[in-house]
This record gives sequence, structure tokens and C-alpha cells, in this order.
Amino acid sequence: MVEFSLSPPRVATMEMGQAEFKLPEAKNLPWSFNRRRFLRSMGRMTSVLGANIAFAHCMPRGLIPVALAQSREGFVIEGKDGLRVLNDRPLNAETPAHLLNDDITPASRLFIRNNGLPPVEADADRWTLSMGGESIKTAKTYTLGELRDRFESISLALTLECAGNGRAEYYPPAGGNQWTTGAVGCPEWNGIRLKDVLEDCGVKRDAVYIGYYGEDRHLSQDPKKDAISRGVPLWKAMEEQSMIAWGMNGDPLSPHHGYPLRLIFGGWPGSASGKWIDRIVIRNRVHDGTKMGGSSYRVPRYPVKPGSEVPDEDMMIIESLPVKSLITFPRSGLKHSLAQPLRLHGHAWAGDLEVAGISVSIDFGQTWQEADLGKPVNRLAWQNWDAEVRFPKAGYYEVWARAVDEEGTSQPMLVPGWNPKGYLNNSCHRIAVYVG
Ligand SMILES: Nc1nc2c(c(=O)[nH]1)N[C@H]1C(S)=C(S)[C@@H](COP(=O)(O)O)O[C@H]1N2
Ligand SMILES: [Mo]
Repeated sequence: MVEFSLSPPRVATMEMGQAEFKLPEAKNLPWSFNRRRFLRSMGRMTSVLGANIAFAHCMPRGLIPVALAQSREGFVIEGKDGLRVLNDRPLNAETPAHLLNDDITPASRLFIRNNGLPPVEADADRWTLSMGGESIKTAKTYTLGELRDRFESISLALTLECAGNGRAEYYPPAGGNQWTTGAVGCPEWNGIRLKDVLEDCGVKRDAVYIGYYGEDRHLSQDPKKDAISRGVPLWKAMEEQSMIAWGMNGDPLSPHHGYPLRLIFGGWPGSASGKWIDRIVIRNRVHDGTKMGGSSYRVPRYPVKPGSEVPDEDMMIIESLPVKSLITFPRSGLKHSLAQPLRLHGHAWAGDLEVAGISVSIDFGQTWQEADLGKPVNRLAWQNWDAEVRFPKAGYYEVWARAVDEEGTSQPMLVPGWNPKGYLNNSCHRIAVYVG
């Protein structure tokens, strides 16, 4: 059993309209799981704030002082290493590019994207996954033990990226987390094929979509509202690489990433990969859960003028994500000796497609040099690349990287088509290098 908060939440009840809600008194604290660490982080908070917190005894446990949240430094998310916090409620944090240098992303460096409040407690021994929906032949409920015993275990490296990654560059700005480049990663996931479970229940002929429900709570704490409930078309759900996962890199999923059970659809908007899932439905229509409609994870069917309002019926659901890449070594801002060539390393990915090539430029895109691109370790894993560049003279340089997918589509140099929520920015990553 994993504890998600400092101590078992004391439960208070609160009247809101007709409904009665259970409201945990302490805030959910996914970044701090034990009291000793909490006290240490209190000390750290005080030193970073530069003053004692006058009403410290009134401050809810786990509340991040706004001065600290705005400085985006000085506090640590449990189990994470160097992530940049974009929002503390819900918790959202991205990984600086140079910390994504590993070919397989460690759990400590995978971004966190929460739409609501993670479950306060999760007990893997009592967790169940129920299968239903109008297009299921036999509704079933499985324990985690049954899922492990009944279906073949698989491990796959699958790229997980938030569709809003890169949003910070859109103008006019889109609301939401201002992700720069760090809402992506490629851990190895451990679990089973979603397909095997769907087939065990039986899929009716009219099935077109699957949807998930998770145990996290809506920000309002209204138990009748879901934080998010999305899904994918049946054909994507039935792919060999579409997973129900309980592990990441050989360890159980961490509470941040959906412990004890989640979905993973490599190359698709991260929002399809439901965390803390306890129910999957097979639908005879496009799943209509929370954040499937309006401007959520949808983009205009045609190019629009930046800042436009787009009618709902002109929006379409984002599916496979576009080709993209990162320079993960060196870190931007490096000082480098003119005498030496500079080794570069990074990753490239292209939704459902493979990346066919990647080039780098040190002269603002006037000339390009082909990098060495590796094969994916399995389908839908990002691909690693290496290059070596030589600088002709001292000065400030930018290194740019541009990938092209197997259909010949390249990353754009500039921010691509504006859309109301700022999705799908796959423009080229750039780093600064000072050569002297
Ligand atoms: N239940 C649930 N599943 C969820 C979310 C959520 O808020 N609740 N966020 C989604 C979004 S928008 C993304 S990008 C990924 C992020 O996964 P991660 O936090 O493990 O990196 O989880 C998806 N699955
Ligand atoms: Mo996302």
C-alpha cells in the first residue's frame, strides 16, 4: 500500500448545494510523503522565503507559499529530480531538456501532468479494474493479481508526451500550464496488452472507441465530476503496443504516474493515457467523457488566425502527435572550447510513425548536417541521435535540431498553426553554445 499524504487524511464534511462532499482536511501532498521530510522542507521554505512564516501554525500542511511557488525553486517533489513546477494545484511539472538525456527516462525525470487531485490512498491489493460499456460482450472485473496471472506480461519503451508541450510559445497565449519543452519522456512500461483484456471480455461489432475512468478527484472535490475521462479509437486500443501498465522501469508506478494502474498509448496525446484507472468502457460512439469535447485536446480542422474563436463543430480530436525532437546534451548555455568538436545527443519521435532522419545546424538553419539516428528499441519508443559539430570561430552559437518522419514531414522552424488551447507545438528545439 502506498500512502499519498503525510498522514491518513482526517475527513471533514462540507455542504455544497445538494451534495455532501468528503473533504480531506490536509491537502493532498504528492511531493512530500513523510513528516521528517516535510519538516525539513519547512526549514528550507523559510530560508528560501527569507523570513519566518508568521502564521505558520495556521498554514495548511503541504500548502506551497505562493512566493515560493512563483520562484519555482526551493521545494522538492518527492521522487523527482530537478523538475520545474508549473502549478501546484493540480501538480504539474516539466523536465529541463538536459535532464532528459537518458535513452530510457528514469521515473525521477518524467514530467507530471495532473488535471485533478490524485487519490489520497491506493491499495494495490484491493484495487480492481472493471470493464464495461455498451459494446462489451461480457462485463468483467479483475483484481491486479488476476490481470498479472491471466495475461501475458510485456515491457515496452513508449513515448509519453502532453499535447500541450510547447504551449508557452504560442501568441496570443493559451491558458493552461505553460509547458516549454519538458512534458515528454520515454520510460519502459511494464504491464499487459489492453487488447488481451478487451478480447477476454469480447468486443461487439458496433464498438468504435474505448474510454477510461480514474480514481483521481475533480479539483472542486465534487464526487460527481471527473477530473478527466478520455480514450482512443478501438483500432488504437487494439494495437500490440497499447498497454495497461502497473510498472515503470521495473518498479511499481509511482503515485504521481498512476499507481497502481494506468493506460499507455505511445505517440498519442498523454491525456489518453489514463492514470489510477479503475474502469474501462468499450463504446459504440466516440467516448464522451470529461475533456473529450470543446477545445480540450482538440484543434481546428483548418488553419485559423491567431486569437480566433473556433466553433466546437470545427474542432477535431488530436490523435497521433507530430514529429519532434530534443537536444538533451549539452545543456543550453554551455561554454565550449574552439579547439574541440562538440558532441551532441538527443531524441526524436513522431507519434505513430518512425523518425526517418534528423539534422543539426549551427548557423541558424542555413546549412544542415545529418546526425546519426538510431532505430527505436520497439515501435512507438523515441529514437536516440548523436552528432558532432565543429565551430569555425569564437562567439555565440545556437544549435538547432530538426527531425523528419517516415512520410517526409519535417518539424517547422517556427511555432506552427495557432489553436485555442496551444497544442501541438513541434517547432525545432534550440540550445545556446558560447565558443571561446
Ligand atoms: N486519471 C488521470 N489520468 C491522466 C491525467 C489526469 O489528470 N488524471 N492526466 C493526463 C495527461 S493530460 C497527461 S499528459 C498524462 C501525464 O502522465 P504523467 O503525469 O504520468 O507524466 O496523464 C494523463 N492521464
Ligand atoms: Mo496532457
